Amino acid sequence: MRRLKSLLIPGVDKTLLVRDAAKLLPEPSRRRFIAGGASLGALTLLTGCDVSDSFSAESMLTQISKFNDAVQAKIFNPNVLAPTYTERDIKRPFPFNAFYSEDEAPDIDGEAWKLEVSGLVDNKKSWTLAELHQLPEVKQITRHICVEGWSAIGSWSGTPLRDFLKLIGADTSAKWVHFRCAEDYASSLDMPTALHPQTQMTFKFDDKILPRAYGYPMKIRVPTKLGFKNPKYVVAMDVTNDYKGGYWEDQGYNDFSGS
Ligand SMILES: Nc1nc2c(c(=O)[nH]1)N[C@H]1C(S)=C(S)[C@@H](COP(=O)(O)O)O[C@H]1N2
Ligand SMILES: [Mo]
Repeated sequence: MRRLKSLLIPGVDKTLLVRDAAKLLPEPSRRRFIAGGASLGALTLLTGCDVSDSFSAESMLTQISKFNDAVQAKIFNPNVLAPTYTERDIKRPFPFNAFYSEDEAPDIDGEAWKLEVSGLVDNKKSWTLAELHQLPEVKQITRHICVEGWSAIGSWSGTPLRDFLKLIGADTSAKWVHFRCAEDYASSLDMPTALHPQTQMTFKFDDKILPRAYGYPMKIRVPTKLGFKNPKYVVAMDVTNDYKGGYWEDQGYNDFSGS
């Protein structure tokens, strides 16, 4: 298993800190920070943190990052669509990624698999794959962006999550939809993102049943979010007001993580 690559800066290299902070800051604060000379002094003023050691440098970045999540969640426009592409743009083979290598990916028996539904929904029934395959299918060609520094265009087909949430009578005023996966993985989507028209319960990649590598039998494709917020091998969906985090969210990755 690969170890978590730390997002935090090593030591208190001022140049690095200022550069990282500039990257983390949301607009228009970012523009103002850069226009103001992007100094450590400006950063101190902005965050109220005095950076004298690596611990305070880290907590300053954490604070900026939390501020960033809140601002991004506020400015998220549910009507703005992620760019779509053409068949020609699809990356083949599409990269595999997980916190383990491809041969360790869950090997799920689709016949026995069920999607468990829980929380603030009228109908808590579990769904078989055959039932889910009956739902209307939409195809989308979008770009997947991973924090590890790669991106690739792929084609994903399935049912808009918002249609499914409607179907099961989900309380869409709830804050989160939390997903649990077959392995030790999970992720949370804020409700506005869960209801975004492009957020999809995905059953196919490139017009074929989702291969094992890409999350068979079901993944959640969220083109407005970074890759780690696109859970594969999903086994349970929970509509909730309690924040339940996720695999990377719990290790300090930004909760909002828009793309
Ligand atoms: N269940 C599960 N889902 C997961 C992950 C994982 O390790 N386990 N990794 C995430 C990350 S970081 C990325 S970039 C994408 C990769 O999806 P792909 O293999 O289809 O490219 O899956 C996301 N969903
Ligand atoms: Mo990722």
